[in-house]
Amino acid sequence: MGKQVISLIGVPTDIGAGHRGASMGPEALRVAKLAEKLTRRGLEVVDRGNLQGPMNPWLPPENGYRHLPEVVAWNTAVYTAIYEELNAGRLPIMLGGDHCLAIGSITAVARYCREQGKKLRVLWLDAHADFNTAQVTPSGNIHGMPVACLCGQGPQALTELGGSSPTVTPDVFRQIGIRSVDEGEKRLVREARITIHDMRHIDEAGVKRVMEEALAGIDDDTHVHVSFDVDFLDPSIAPGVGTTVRGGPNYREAQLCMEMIADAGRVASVDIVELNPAFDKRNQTARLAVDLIESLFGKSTLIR
Ligand code: 5AB
Ligand code: MN
Ligand code: MN
Ligand code: MN
Repeated sequence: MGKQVISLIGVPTDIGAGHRGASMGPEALRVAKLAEKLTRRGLEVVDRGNLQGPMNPWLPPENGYRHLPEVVAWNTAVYTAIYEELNAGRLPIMLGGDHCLAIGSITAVARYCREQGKKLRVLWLDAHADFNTAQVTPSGNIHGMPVACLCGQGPQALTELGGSSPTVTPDVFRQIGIRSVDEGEKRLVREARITIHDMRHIDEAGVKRVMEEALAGIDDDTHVHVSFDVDFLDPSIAPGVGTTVRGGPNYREAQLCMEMIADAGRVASVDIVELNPAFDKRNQTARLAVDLIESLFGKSTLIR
């Protein structure tokens, strides 16, 4: 096997979010030297530039969805690009952009896994469960709906982005860091039986045990996709997001999550989403995200 090639794919849009600014995320991650730092880790990195799509028209929701046609357009571009990278044997890192884009990336990953006969595990690092539907959403913002769409609940254009629905079964997900789930959304995640390692669980059991649970069952045939919503992190260390929720993992807890995922050895695709430079201070959240991604690819503070 040759050297692992990582491809960075910028997706500069905030089309699914409730605040403008996540469209600046890809450039902030580049300014924070994501490519350089991964290269320094001995990885080969190609930056494939940014995908293109419609402008954000900033309209109110229609039938429970904001900007649905634009969300479909962006996700179609993501789906095509990520699938192409995977097929070429590269490891795609999607630089978001808001979290609605995980519909496109994970639909591509799911198709790739099906064709390769691989098992899929999605590690969803987030403050939110992102399992809203048009019926229960408090906002109409589609960045709060990607997990539901991937599990077959949502508008057909998104649930069938890959040709058929559901794109994945709920058992592929392990959600970590969750601390804000809307009332109607709670019922839906319970009904779907999504495995949620919420902050209460992390408080009580600690990151080590929670991550052992989330990583259990991963083997050589497993494709691990990490969907890293930057609002997973405590806002005191990561202010650069549109939807902060206090009580998230601190610096060392977040590092340990990434280090343990790295140790499991099967990371094959990544989303970095919801970084919003308009809310950031001197790009600190972008730099923290890059630091954590370095750990996800094997940087360790371990001395032995
Ligand atoms: B994110 C909220 N649940 O649906 C909604 O940042 C927030 O991708 C969604 O996790 C947050 O509007 C979406 C209140
Ligand atoms: Mn999210
Ligand atoms: Mn979130
Ligand atoms: Mn958010």
